[in-house]
Amino acid sequence: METTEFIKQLEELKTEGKTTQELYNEISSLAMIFGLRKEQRPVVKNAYYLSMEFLIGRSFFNNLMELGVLDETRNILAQKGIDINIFEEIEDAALGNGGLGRLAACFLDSAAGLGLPLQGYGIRYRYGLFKQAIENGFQVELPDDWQRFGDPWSIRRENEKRTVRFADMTVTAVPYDMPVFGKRINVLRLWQAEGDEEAQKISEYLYPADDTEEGKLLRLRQEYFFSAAAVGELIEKHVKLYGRKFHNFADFNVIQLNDTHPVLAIAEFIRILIADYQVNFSDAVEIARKTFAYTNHTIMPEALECWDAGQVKKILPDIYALLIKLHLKQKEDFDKLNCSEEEASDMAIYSSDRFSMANLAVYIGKTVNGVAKLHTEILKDSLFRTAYRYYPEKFQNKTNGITQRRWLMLCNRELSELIDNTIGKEWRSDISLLCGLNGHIPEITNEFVRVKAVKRKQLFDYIKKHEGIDIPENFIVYSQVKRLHEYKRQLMTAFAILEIYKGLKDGTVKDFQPSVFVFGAKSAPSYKRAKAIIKFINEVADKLNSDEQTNKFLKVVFVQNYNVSYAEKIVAGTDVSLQVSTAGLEASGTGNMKFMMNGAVTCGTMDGANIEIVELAGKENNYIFGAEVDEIEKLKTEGYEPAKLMQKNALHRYAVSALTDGTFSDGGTGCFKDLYDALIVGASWHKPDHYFVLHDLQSYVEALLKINTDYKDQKSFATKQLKNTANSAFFSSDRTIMEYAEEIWNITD
Ligand code: 26V
Repeated sequence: METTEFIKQLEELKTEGKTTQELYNEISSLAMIFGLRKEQRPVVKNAYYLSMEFLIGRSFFNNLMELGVLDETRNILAQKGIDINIFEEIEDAALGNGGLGRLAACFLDSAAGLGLPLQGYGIRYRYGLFKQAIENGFQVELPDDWQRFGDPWSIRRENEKRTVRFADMTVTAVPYDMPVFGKRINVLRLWQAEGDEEAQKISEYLYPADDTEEGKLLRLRQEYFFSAAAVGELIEKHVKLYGRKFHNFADFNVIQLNDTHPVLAIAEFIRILIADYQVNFSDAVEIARKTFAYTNHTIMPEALECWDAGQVKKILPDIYALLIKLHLKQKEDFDKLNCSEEEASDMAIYSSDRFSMANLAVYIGKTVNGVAKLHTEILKDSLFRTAYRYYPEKFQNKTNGITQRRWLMLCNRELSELIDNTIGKEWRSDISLLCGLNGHIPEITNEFVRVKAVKRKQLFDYIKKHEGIDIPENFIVYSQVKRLHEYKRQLMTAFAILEIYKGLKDGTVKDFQPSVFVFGAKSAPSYKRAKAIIKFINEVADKLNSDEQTNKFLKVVFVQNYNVSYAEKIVAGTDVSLQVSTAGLEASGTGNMKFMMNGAVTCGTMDGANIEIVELAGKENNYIFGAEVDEIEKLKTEGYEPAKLMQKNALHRYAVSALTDGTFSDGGTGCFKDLYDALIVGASWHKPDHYFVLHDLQSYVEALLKINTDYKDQKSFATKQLKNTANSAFFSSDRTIMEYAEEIWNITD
C-alpha cells in the first residue's frame, strides 16, 4: 500500500456512529498494513535487546508520525469533524516501571530510525504497571487492563510458539510481534504465557509483589520464561540457517541483557548448546562470552537480582546444575589469576546459597556498561571494583539517551517548528544539527517565550481537566516527575516548598514570581515510606493551595497516574526540571534529558547524567547545588548528624516538624512519624537521614529562590533555557544506540 492508497482508504473510512475505540482499531489496522508494506532488507547480524520491561506508552500518534502520515490523518479526521486528540482516551501500554523500561522503548525507536537491526524480546503482560488513583491523599492501585481497547499494533504469531519447561510445569510461550517503524522495521517480540491457570500467571502481572516466597518464585519463572523462549528461538534459527555449528553464532547474533533480570538467558543458552547440540561445556561458555553483553542500571543492592539456590533447584534443576558448574569453573579461573579469597567471593556467581545474576553477567558478558559517565566510574570503583581489576577491558560507558521523535517532535510541535524556522528541517533526520541553534539564540528568545507559554497553557488545561486544579497562566513551572524513591528525594522538595511557603507568610521571601510545583510519581505498592511521601506531598498541596494569603504565588500539584502520556505534556510545559537525587545514587536519569531538550533548566545535584547535561549546556545555564559524591562519602565516614542541622536551622525545624506536630494528618496511620524517625532517629538498619536530605536542603532552597529571581529577566532566562535545547543533541538515543552498535554489537544498517 502506498501513501496515497492509505490516504484514500482513510478518506473513505466511514466514521459515523463509531466509537473512539472502533475508530482507533480501524485506523491503526490500516496503518499497520500500510507500515508493513515494505520488504525488509536481510541483514548479516542482529542485536537482541532482552528486557523485562518496555514502557512504550501510546503507539497511535508515534506510529503515524514514524510512518509520515500523522498530519494527513489529523487533517482528514478534522474534515470528518473528528479531533485526532480523542485518541488520547486510549491508554498507554505501560509494560514497564520507569527509566529502565522507557529507555528500552527509546532504544527500539532509535535503532529503527537509524536502520539498525535491533530486535526486542520481552513479556506481554496481561496487566501493565498499575493505574494510580489518589484517594484522601493516599496512592491507590488499580489494575491496568491495557488490552481492553484492543491491541491493533500487535500480531500474534500462532505458529512460532514455543515450549518452556519448569520441573513442575510446562508453559507455552506465544509470541506477539509489535513492529517498530522507522528507516527499518524492527520487531518487539513479547511472549505471552499460555497453558493451565498456573502457566498463565507467568505473564499476568508486571512485577508481582516479591515480598513473599511465592511472589519471588513467580518472578523467577517470569525471568526464565522469556529468556528461555528468546534464546531457544535464536539458537533454532541459527541451526536452520547455518547447521549445528556454533563457532560462528556470535557473528550473527549479539544479546544485550537489560539489567540483571534476563541474565538467566546465559545459563539457558549454555544449557541448550550442551544438552541439545552436544557442544562441550568450555566451548559453550566461550560462545556465550562472545554473544552476551550486560548493562547495569542501578547500584541499589536491593535491585540486583539474586536467586535463592534452593528455589532455582526446585523449579529449574538443570539450570541449577549449570550454574554450579559455572561457579566451579569460575573458581578455577580465580585460582589461576591468584585472586584472594575476598576477591573471589566478591565476584562469585554462587555464595551463601544464592546465585548472583550481576556476577554471572560480569563473568560471562563480553562487555559491562554503566549508563552515565559517573555511574560507570562508580561501577569500576565500587560495585564491580574487583572484576574491574581483573577484567578492565570489559568495562564501557554508554550514557543514556531519549528519542527526540517522541520527546521533542511529537510532544512539542510548537518548539519543533520554531527550530525548523530557525535552522531548517534537516535536524529532524540528523539530530546533531540541533547545535546550530546556538548561533541564533538572541533572535528567537521572544518566540521561545511564546512557545513555552503555549505549552504551559496546554499543560495547565490538562491538569485542570485531570486534577481539577486551576493554575494561572503566568506561573513558573517546576517539575519533579519520576518513580517515587527515597534516594530521588521528593521529600526534600516538599520540605523546600514548605520553607518557601513559610518565607512568603512571614515576609522574608519577597518579590516571589508565582510558581507551581508539579509532582508525578508512582510508588511500589509495598514500599511504605514512598507511599507516606506521596501522602505528605498531597497534604502540603492541600494546605498551600487553599491558603488565600499565598496561593496567588505558590501552588503544588500531585498529578495522578503519571505515565508516558502525562510526561509528554509535562516535559514540554516545564521551566525548571528538578533532578535532586543523593549524589552517586541515580545511575543516569532520562527525564532530565527530556526536560533539557524541551528547554527547561535543570535544578539538580551533580549526579547521573546531570553532570553531562551541565557540562554540555553550561553550569551557568543550570542550577547545581548540594553535596557531590566525595562529600557524601566523607559524611558517611566522618559522621553526619541531621538532628543537629535541624536544631540549628529554624526553617528546617519548621519543615521537618510539620511531619509530626499536627500541621498535617497522615490519616492516623503513623506513616509520617515513620518518615520523621527515618530522618532524625534512623530506621530499617539505616543511619538517620540515609539520603542526606537535611544536608542539601538549605542549598536547594537557595537554588530554587535564585531561579525565581533570575526568571524575572525574561530574555536572560529564556537564553538559558534555549542553551539547554541547543546542546541536547548528545542526549538523543540515536547517539547512544550508535555507540552500542559500533562499540558493543558490531552491527550496521
Ligand atoms: C529498582 C528497585 C526495585 C526494588 C526496590 C529498590 C529499587 C531501586 C532501584 C530500582 C531501579 C531498577 C533499575 C532502573 O530502573 N534503573 C534506572 O535505569 C534508568 C535507565 O538506565 C536510569 O536512567 C535510572 O537512573 C535508573 O534508576
